[in-house]
Amino acid sequence: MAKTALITGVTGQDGAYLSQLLLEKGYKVFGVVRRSSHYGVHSHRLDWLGIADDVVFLDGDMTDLSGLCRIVRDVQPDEVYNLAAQSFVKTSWEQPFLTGNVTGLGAVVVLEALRLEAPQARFYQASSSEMFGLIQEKVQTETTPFYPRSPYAAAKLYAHWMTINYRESFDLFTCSGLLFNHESPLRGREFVTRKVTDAVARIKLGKLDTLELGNLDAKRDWGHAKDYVRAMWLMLQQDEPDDFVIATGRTTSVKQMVDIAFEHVGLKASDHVAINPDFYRPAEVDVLLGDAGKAKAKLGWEPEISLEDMICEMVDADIARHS
Ligand code: GDR
Repeated sequence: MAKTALITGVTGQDGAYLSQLLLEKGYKVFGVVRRSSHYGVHSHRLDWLGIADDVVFLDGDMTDLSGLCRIVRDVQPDEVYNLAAQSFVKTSWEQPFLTGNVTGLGAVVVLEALRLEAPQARFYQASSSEMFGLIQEKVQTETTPFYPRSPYAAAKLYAHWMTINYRESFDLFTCSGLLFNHESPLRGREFVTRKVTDAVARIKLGKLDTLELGNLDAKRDWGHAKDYVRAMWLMLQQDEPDDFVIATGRTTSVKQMVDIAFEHVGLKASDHVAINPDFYRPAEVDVLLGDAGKAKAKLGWEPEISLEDMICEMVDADIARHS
């Protein structure tokens, strides 16, 4: 019998790639969508992958327990992927309450809905490398102490511990994936990689002259979302629930990433990049570098797409969009 998956955050980058993966595996995929008066706009990422008609959309909101309970009762999912969040770190200083409500408590809404309506379902929580924040170890693993540096990271940390708490308290099959930054042509334009590739495309086409950025010295461990959703699925196929770091093991500065994007189209970053302090954060996460050794050993997971290939794919996709 086909398995059933329920995805919150189905309209985001990871929701789209995960839906694609699960549909390929024969799952029936249900996605929770926050109702909007702008009909149709929610599915543009799924449209891009050509799968919007294959996902069943259900109206729901991460702050509405009774609505989520009803969805879980009706769908009776085998697997639940909680990807919904206010996910832009910088905005979390402007909207700390909303971020705490959706990104933190929202996970508990889903966990409660499962406990009450489908305790047999397996649960995946999208935890984040941002929780390591002011890093306490040079290379971060599942045992590295956390030090969140933003309202977003603090909310994610709460959701992470609640995921573990529901496993230990109620014996639910809950997994937490500590995913480092992951990007793709479906990344939102507010995040730095896509902001860069979108601007490089427009500069190449003569539609833009200058790209304004914040802290070029920040370093991130960047992987491809397509590789990372495979890790989410693998976590829920194991005999025992557990938590895993998902990372590439390589860290790169924003500046180096910008250079890769400009070089791909034969331009020089120094001719087009300007610093705008508005894009700096009140508290920065300077450097992140993950060790996914546990995921490799237990899940057989390894990233397949390099940063260079990913940035080039993103620039090419943005050139095609703007042409
Ligand atoms: P991040 O992603 O905060 O790491 O969280 P983002 O791409 O926004 O920032 C990465 C780094 O780039 C620096 N930076 C800029 N960032 C943005 N957005 N815009 C700029 O102009 C700019 N200039 C420099 C930032 O200061 C930062 O250091 C992402 C999100 O997807 C989270 O939801 C997720 O949990 C983590 O990755 C893992």
